[in-house]
Amino acid sequence: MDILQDLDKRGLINQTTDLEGLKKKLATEEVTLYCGFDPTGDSLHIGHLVPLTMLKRFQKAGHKPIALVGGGTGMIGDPSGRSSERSLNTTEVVKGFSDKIRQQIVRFLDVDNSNEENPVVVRNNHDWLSQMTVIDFLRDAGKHFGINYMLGKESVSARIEQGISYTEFSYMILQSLDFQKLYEEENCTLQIGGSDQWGNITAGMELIRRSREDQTEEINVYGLTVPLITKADGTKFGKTAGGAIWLDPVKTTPYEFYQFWINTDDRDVIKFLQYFTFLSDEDMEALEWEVANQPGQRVAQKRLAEEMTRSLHGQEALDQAQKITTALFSGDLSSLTADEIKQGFKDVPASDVEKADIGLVDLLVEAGISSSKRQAREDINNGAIYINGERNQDVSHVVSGSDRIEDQFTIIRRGKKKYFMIQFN
Ligand code: 485
Repeated sequence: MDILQDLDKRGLINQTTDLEGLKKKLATEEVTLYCGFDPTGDSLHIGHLVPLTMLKRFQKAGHKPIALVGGGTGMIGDPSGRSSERSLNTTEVVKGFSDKIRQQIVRFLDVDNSNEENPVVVRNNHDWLSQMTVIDFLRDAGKHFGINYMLGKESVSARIEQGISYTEFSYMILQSLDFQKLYEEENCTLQIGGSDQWGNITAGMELIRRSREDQTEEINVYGLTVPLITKADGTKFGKTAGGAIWLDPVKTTPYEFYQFWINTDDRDVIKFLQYFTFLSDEDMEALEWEVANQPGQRVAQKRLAEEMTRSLHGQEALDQAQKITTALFSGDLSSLTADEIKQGFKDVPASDVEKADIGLVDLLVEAGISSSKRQAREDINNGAIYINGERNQDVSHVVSGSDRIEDQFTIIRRGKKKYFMIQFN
């Protein structure tokens, strides 16, 4: 099956310019393609995984992907899909973000360890955009952009009422310069991105054509966008009560990442497996059967969570996430390390307590778990208090070293599932 057919079957194609032409080109040559990522924060998020995975899909199909870090465009700010002007970050901040995002891309796409014939190449548009003078910019690029053409772009027209600075208005020209640069230097003929990037991608194609109008060569450049990920319940993909799901394991721990996928709705899970994984048709059919016939087992969700956590964070992190999941489910925390406790209880209320033996009653009050000493005694007597997963009904119990996991944490549970983390300093 050719790559476009595969992408189409997976629901990964939103729009393409000249589908037939692209199909033919991909079938007959090794195509260099690119996707850009702007350093607007210190981490990519789960939404970036579809385009990143797309680069892998093209690589597996024998094509040459370029991941572009927008060190230059990140200084300006893409208005696409945004209803208001961005605030500018300083040069140092953008540089810091670029480094982090570059690292994430390199890790996910296995750039350094790739022994493929067509390794993924990473470029940074700061390298050329920062070298361009304003006179060159206006003469060589600006001349090819009619104001009406630019005003017609959704990213601009959607902002006319609200207002848009000349800075963000000009963004599409910078992204176009990238496509032109990569076309000229690397024979890159395809740009991919999310559906919000359609205007910028087609602008780049336009620049390449117009700047070469007097040349006789045939110019075949293409654009392809992936759809916006939607969920059956209508809420935004990639957001949880705790915020966005990040690719950085410090911002979103592998356990949280694993849990995010585990919680996928039955109505979405097959679609997400198609979007994000490389499972075979047989595996997919088996999982579809599971969702249809025994959804309660959540076999498809588990497989999705496994595949995603392994591919982003590695096998060890996946093992840990599963170990934490099992421990939290059974309530028995004794097997967890301090690091696993930290991951598993990242979002529970935590209090810092001086490292010294302390009566359980006093600890419950000090940590705000019980409202008073009287309440604390009642909770203990009622059997509502658990220390590291074990019920404790001794009102005279003294919490000491043996109750501290790796001498750092004690997890108190009150009732069925209200957890509290005590950190001893
Ligand atoms: O030459 C380019 C320079 C920068 C960019 C692309 C080509 C980045 C692009 N303008 C952008 O803002 N992309 C978003 C980002 O960086 O977070 C998102 C898109 C999304 C998808 C993803 O990047 O909103 O649709 O393309 C990879």
